[in-house]
Amino acid sequence: MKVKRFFAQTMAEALKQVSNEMGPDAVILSNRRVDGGVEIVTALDYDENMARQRLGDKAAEATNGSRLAEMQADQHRHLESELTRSRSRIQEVREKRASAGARYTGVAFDDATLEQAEPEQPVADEAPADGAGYNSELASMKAEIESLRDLVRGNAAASQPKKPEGPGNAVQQRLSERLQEFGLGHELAGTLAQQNRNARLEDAWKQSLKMLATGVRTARHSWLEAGGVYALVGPTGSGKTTTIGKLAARYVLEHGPDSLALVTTDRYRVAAHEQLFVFGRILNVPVRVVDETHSLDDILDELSDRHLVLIDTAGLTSSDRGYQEQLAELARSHHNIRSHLVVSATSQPRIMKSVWHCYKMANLAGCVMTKIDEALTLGESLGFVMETGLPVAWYTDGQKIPEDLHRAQAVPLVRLGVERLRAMQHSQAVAEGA
Ligand SMILES: Nc1nc2c(ncn2[C@@H]2O[C@H](COP(=O)(O)OP(=O)(O)OP(=O)(O)O)[C@@H](O)[C@H]2O)c(=O)[nH]1
Ligand SMILES: [Mg+2]
Repeated sequence: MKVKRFFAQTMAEALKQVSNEMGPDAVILSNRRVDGGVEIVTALDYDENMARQRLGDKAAEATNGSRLAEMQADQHRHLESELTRSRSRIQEVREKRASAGARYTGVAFDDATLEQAEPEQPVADEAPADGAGYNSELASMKAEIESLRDLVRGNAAASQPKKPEGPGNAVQQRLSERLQEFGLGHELAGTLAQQNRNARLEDAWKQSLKMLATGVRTARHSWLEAGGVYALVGPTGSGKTTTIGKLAARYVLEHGPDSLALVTTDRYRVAAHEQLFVFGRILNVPVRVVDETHSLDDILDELSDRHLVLIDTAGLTSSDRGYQEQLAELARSHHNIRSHLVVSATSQPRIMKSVWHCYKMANLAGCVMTKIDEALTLGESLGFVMETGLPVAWYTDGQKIPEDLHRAQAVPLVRLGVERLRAMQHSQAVAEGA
């Protein structure tokens, strides 16, 4: 499916452009009056199923075909304007560097805008003042977290929350409820509450958050800085291609396009590469497609001089043709491909878990959390990464390229989760008062 936008002063002129460039089979997704003329968004080989896939969760809002087409057109406009903005920012940075006499060195990463790896720290306002005490507390918490992970991973019976006993009962009960409101599953909330039952509720709550922050692993290095080959896998609509666009744009802003390449293994869906090719064209970065005549390893051999290679994949489920093939080629590659699972923070915990089982065979090195902006609470995602032990490399919180992409750090993520909980409680209180 090829989507293209046309602009002309009159509708007749716009339609003429469409017919000249797209031919008689083009479908009009939307037409509207804009400043100075008329804009038409068209598609060739328009496919409703693919449009739904591209829209992800939002497709549910499209109650009929024409609304779906409009939403597809909106998405295309949005993508184009984001890319135009990125392009002008890249240009600006280039010009600034040129006028400052700076030379691009390929792997020098001294730009202050690049987020630096930050060691995991406790939630700031709860950190004990004395450093040595804190270190030993952290070590003991880490040990506890390890045992918690074992519990929630493997031994379901052992991880069943115990019935509250003794004087800490009420605190344990209320803490478990609050942790569940935060978004954690019943079992993990119960286990954490049990570990912290002998304190005042507020202290036990803070202690639980610290344990959570310690239990959430994050990537130590920025991919952009460390370089290497990274593949994004995950269900359809989870945000793989958009995240690759954000990473690529961020990389080009910092280092230029010469040492970056994009690859896609998606040869299963009609016109599947369109979005990635748009990124490639705008950023001036090569895009390679794995197919019958070009294996993944052949392509990676050819790209071995690139500092960073980002691999996009098709969002397939185990019942889809190509699912096994795609994951197997990642897993058996002789290149060191670090595959990361892309999980939407809006997914139900059970779905996250089943997705993880589905994609484990790609030898997952970590995960990327997307759509944090759309999630009501973050405990579901934090519980998921704690239970699976997958380090979180990045999280995304919107569609802006590349701004809505962030290096994941445990403490800020937990803090964000607390803010979401407060916001949710506040709106509940308002609704109840109304
Ligand atoms: N709100 C929000 N939307 C996002 C975010 N990341 C991606 N999206 C949107 O989610 C939808 C699907 O994103 P894609 O990147 O196409 O998803 P994908 O995983 O490549 O999907 P497939 O190619 O079908 O497997 C698009 O509308 C994106 O703009 C995010 O962090 N926040
Ligand atoms: Mg995609």
